[in-house]
Amino acid sequence: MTSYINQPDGVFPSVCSLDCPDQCGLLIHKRDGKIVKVEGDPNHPVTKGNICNKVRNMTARIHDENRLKYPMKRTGAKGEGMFERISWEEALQTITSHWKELIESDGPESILPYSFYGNMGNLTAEGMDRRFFNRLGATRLDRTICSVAGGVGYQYTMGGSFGIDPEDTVHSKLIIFWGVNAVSTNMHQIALAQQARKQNGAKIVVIDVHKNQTAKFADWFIPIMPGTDSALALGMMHILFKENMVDHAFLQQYTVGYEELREHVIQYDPKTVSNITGVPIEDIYTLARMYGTTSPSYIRIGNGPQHHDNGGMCIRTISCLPALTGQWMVKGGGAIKGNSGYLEYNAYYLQRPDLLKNKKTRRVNMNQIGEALLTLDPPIKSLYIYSSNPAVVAPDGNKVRKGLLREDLFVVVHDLFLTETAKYADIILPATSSYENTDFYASYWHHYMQIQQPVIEPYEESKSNVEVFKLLAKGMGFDEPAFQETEAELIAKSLDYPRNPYLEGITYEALVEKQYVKANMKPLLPGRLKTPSGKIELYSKRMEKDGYPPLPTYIPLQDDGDLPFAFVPAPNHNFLNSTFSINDKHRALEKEPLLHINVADAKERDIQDGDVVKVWNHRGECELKVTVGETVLPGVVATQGLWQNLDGANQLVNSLTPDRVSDMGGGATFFSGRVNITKK
Ligand SMILES: Nc1nc2c(c(=O)[nH]1)N[C@H]1C(S)=C(S)[C@@H](COP(=O)(O)OP(=O)(O)OC[C@H]3O[C@@H](n4cnc5c(=O)[nH]c(N)nc54)[C@H](O)[C@@H]3O)O[C@H]1N2
Ligand SMILES: Nc1nc2c(c(=O)[nH]1)N[C@H]1C(S)=C(S)[C@@H](COP(=O)(O)OP(=O)(O)OC[C@H]3O[C@@H](n4cnc5c(=O)[nH]c(N)nc54)[C@H](O)[C@@H]3O)O[C@H]1N2
Ligand code: SF4
Ligand SMILES: [Mo]
Repeated sequence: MTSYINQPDGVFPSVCSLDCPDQCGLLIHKRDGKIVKVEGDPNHPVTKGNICNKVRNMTARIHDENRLKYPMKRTGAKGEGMFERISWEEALQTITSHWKELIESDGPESILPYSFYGNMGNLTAEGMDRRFFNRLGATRLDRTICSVAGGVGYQYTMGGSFGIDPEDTVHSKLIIFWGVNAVSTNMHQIALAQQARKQNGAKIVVIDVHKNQTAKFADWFIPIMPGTDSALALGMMHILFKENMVDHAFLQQYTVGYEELREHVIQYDPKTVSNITGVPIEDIYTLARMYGTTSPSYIRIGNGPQHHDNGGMCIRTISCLPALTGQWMVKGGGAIKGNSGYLEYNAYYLQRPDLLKNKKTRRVNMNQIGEALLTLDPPIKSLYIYSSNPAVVAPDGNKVRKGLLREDLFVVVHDLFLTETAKYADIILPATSSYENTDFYASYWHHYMQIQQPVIEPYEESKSNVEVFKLLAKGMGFDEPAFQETEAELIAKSLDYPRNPYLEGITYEALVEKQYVKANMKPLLPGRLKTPSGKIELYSKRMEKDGYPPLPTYIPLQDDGDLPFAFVPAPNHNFLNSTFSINDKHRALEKEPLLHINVADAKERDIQDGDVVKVWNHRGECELKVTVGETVLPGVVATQGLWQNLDGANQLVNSLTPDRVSDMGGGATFFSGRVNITKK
């Protein structure tokens, strides 16, 4: 196994571990055994040496004095945040003896893991942990908080997480950023769009509910009412068919159901669509004609439109558009929702679902963790949280925090910092940063697999997820060889997966030698897609069977109470979800969370720029400073960032968000809530 730990000085290749599509190649500068600088690796073919503000300022976080240094146990009341140091031995002994008792008294399903992708490394995020909890027989967690609704919707149309090669988008002449704040969340797609703009005079269109940084970068910003994007896409289809801007040959050869679709979209005339979406009739015509006559055209489909009650159907609908104009056959044409299908590895091997004996083991949807903790019968008695910060990031946060306060719930948190969630722990374990681990990474946007070799020693007594789960397995008496394998073995065998032809040539050895290796790419079409028909399914029998309308359809958001504003709490520029919201440097860069409100709404309520308002609904409240302008439509308020409640602030936006699940995949509905505001 290669490691750079023993070289105290030098510059070493690495990869960004954060949950971000760009997955940048990095160069880590080390002096006297410490990281002194993090910069982009100029050799990386997609990220080309440029990295974001967040990670350029990462050094401060790695060696932050406030990092968790050793295991701790709770000394004060739950949630108070009072802890004292204990040894790893005591921590592991406390956890495993508690769990052994619980298994005896209540069965293994009384234990629930809760995790997400705080570190995207596959071993860290979905490796030894899965093996461990499968072997234990714990309640299963459905990891649905991010992109599942859109993933399922896209799959109905396209057969899986397969889009185009982002490197090809330099050829595009029209780029639509649809509900994606790419300046903050996918900066290298912006760089490619900028190149296309210079090279081909590409037009850049942004469709969003908030005139954010990406909207300002656009040639044309189209503001839209939240949760109505499928209507806009259907209105575009109406015009494309009516004005004969569709590619008949492509539709005939590569799609199913275009004739049904043509009839179906007659009802979505521009006037009807304008009433639903708030987009003026002329703009719907302009957009459809621009899309119908520009080639190559590319749609970057974001996470915004799918974090809604109707998110699955919405992404399903948008993903039908490139087929109408035959764009999948054009270099630089098509769409990307996600691209993880290309780098699919042997997850069965890595996660070992066969270790789970009881195939009927219950499941909990992570979006409803609060509800599960408060109402599940038989109850969850122990929660093991790692690589996630549910007290801040999960919807209906007051329910989540109330659940975490339960006296009879034994909570373990494994993290790098004393997060809002860690305050509720009975036992806290310190985690390594990715620079201290061995792991492999698959981007969900570009087509490169990358490797992480340890650059520095583990910080103080911190341990990686892989190591902790091996220790827990030992403590529980699990003696299967599955808990003995080294990281190098895990990587090598996970990549041995002939079922995925795109993975050909990506091996552990190749990664060690080259740092990153591209998938063995070939165009999506011509070829057979992984849909039942092998074609793009504009009409989907599978959807019909699953109880959905088989054709793309606009379905309004659920009733969320009679309050005047749609509330859109999206990510911000300098945090990564709640990561960095605890670090002084990043907080200073971001300054403070703001609530964007339209001038007309502000005037009506006598609210001025800079006023602090209470934002509230039946689920909870928070306090935010207002910025008045034209960045949102009347009836919409938007804010950015998942802030923690430091210094007595009341800024947890998820106190207000619904824990309803979306139409497909049990996804999150963060942006489908309604609120009112009151001047303080
Ligand atoms: N800087 C930074 N980068 C990040 C993250 C971060 O927190 N900060 N998070 C990472 C993660 S985990 C993810 S999943 C991605 C998410 O990144 P994106 O794919 O960009 O998704 P979001 O930022 O959730 O939302 C994108 C946009 O959708 C808009 N929106 C909300 N509702 C609607 C709607 O109904 N219609 C339309 N058209 N727009 C709507 C919001 O205003 C927002 O601007 O970013 C990743 N990258
Ligand atoms: N209102 C609102 N809420 C949202 C969203 C939104 O747009 N709006 N976005 C949602 C989305 S898309 C997502 S993906 C989720 C993300 O939510 P989370 O997955 O909770 O992401 P983070 O807030 O980044 O928290 C990750 C935590 O993992 C820790 N960590 C990092 N590396 C490791 C490691 O190797 N081991 C361990 N044990 N811990 C580690 C970090 O320190 C951090 O505390 O948030 C969701 N919540
Ligand atoms: S957060 Fe995203 S843009 Fe920033 S360095 Fe990591 S992968 Fe690159
Ligand atoms: Mo996400």
